[in-house]
Formats: sequence, structure tokens, C-alpha cells
Amino acid sequence: MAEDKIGKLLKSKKKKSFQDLAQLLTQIDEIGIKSLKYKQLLNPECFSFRLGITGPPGAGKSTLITQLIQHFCNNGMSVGVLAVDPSSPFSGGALLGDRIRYQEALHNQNVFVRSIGSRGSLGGLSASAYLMLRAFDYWQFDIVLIETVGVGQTELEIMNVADSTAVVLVPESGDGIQMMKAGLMEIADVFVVNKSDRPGAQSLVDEIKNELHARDQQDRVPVFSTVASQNQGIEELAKHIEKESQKDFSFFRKSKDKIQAEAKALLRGELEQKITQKAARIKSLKELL
Ligand SMILES: Nc1nc2c(ncn2[C@@H]2O[C@H](COP(=O)(O)OP(=O)(O)O)[C@@H](O)[C@H]2O)c(=O)[nH]1
Ligand SMILES: [Mg+2]
Repeated sequence: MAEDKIGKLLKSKKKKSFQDLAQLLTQIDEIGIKSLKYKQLLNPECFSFRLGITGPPGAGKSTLITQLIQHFCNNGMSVGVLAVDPSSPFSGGALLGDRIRYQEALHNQNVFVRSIGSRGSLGGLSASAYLMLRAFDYWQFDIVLIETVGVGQTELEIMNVADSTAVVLVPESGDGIQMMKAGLMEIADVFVVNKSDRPGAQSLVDEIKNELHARDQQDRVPVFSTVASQNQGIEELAKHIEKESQKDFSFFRKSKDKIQAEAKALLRGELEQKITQKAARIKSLKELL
């Protein structure tokens, strides 16, 4: 039974094997909210710093993550990645060239990657995403990177689950203002203007900085320029993230807002399961009346 297996996997943590973790995540996905019966998952002893990385598809989030992984591993840190994106190269959705590059980074012994489909059917981040991140905490990664693709609700919900959120934008999209309207301005703790090798990068940086200024957020939210595909600007960004990761964010995690957001996602997951089960038993729509 899934539940016995979870108990066993949680206890065998001494070895800290990624194979065990992979199995644990599969079991958690299966039993959903019941995973919280295990105190190790309900109240993890430690929190791994979670950086959410969000932005439009093709902005270079996965490329950026690959470079960040390399940087953190070189500094002796362990890195967990949750790719909440079915088209993520981490789940094999990329061109061959990309995949080879990822594999280079993933070869690293201290890196664990899991990809999951983007959303629960009722919208928002899936219950599984929340629960799996609890397992990441239990495994005590130094840093956990969460990639979400920019589709409205999921994109914004990243702030509920991450300790800090990086919003990745690119010059060619030309929709800096659009992004700001979509609420990204409010959730960003750091902006990354990637593909800075393309024209218009500096004006996007200026646009973001002006907007931050207008909101009196210029001192809180830095703006970095990167060319992820050429490993440019990564060092500065990574150093900033490392510094952020040292902060005490346990207060944040235990806040009422965060707990309620997670509760909502978990309840939604339960409801989805019930709907699926009930629908599977229905032979005539009359039964719904
Ligand atoms: N010119 C340029 N291309 C980049 C840069 N970063 C990533 N790319 C390319 O953009 C494409 C999409 O990157 P990917 O990381 O998959 O984007 P994601 O959808 O945001 O995860 C890939 O072909 C990358 O090689 C960059 O800084 N400059
Ligand atoms: Mg991606």
C-alpha cells in the first residue's frame, strides 16, 4: 500500500537517496492530502529555500535554471527542481540540443528534478505540487527552484508556494506593460530580463525600473540582465539568490495567508478526485438530479 511505502521511505532518509525521493513523490501524488498524516511532511524540521521562476513560455526559464544549477552545485549546494510545466525541457519537451545541455547540468550528483503537469483541472497549482515541495523540504535541499510557465493563475499562484519569486521577461515580447497589468509586478521579488543579446533589452530594463519606482519598490526588487544561453549575468543573479536564501523565511511559511493558500489547493485536489470518481460511476445524467 502507498501509505506503508511512504512511511518506509520517510524513515530511510538517512541515505538521502534521490531514488527514494523519486518513489516518495510518486506515492505522495497517489494518496494526495493523506500525505500530511506523516509528521515529517506536515511539519518539516527545516525549510529549503524555494525560488519560484515564472514568465512567458520561451523566455529562457529552463535555460536560466540550468545555469543556476551549475552555479549552485559549483558552490557545493544541493538543488531540487520542480518543473510545473508539461513542455519543460526537464520533462523531455525540448529540442534535442536543449536536452543535451540540461543533461549536462543534471549529471551533477546534488541535483534532483521532477516535472509535473501544469495544473489541477480546477485551476491553480496542483495539490501535488504543494505536497511534493514538502517532501523537498524534508530532503533538506539547500535550494529548490520551481519553474512555472506563464499562464495567468498558475503564474500568480507561485508566490504562495515560493519564498521568493523571480519573474523572467524578454525584450522581444515587447509586452512589459502587459505583464505588469497581469499582476506580475506585485508578485516579483526579482526581475530577470533574459535574452539581453536581443535589441530592446535596455528599454525593457528601464521600463521595469520606472514602474518599480512609481510603486516605491525600487529598493526591494532588483532587476538583472542575463543571456542565459551564453551564461552571461548568471553570476550576479545567483549571488543575489544565495543571499536571499540565507534570510529567515520561516515566519513567512507559517503565515496565515500561506497556510490558507495551501489549504485551498489541497481541498481543490480532493474535490477533483471526488468529481472524477463520482463521474466514473455515472451511467445517466439523471443521477445528477
Ligand atoms: N538569444 C537567446 N536565446 C536564449 C537565451 N536564453 C534562452 N534562449 C533560448 O530560448 C529558447 C527557449 O528557452 P527555454 O529555456 O526553453 O524557455 P522557457 O520556456 O522559458 O523555459 C531556447 O531555444 C533557448 O536556447 C538568451 O539569453 N538569448
Ligand atoms: Mg521551460
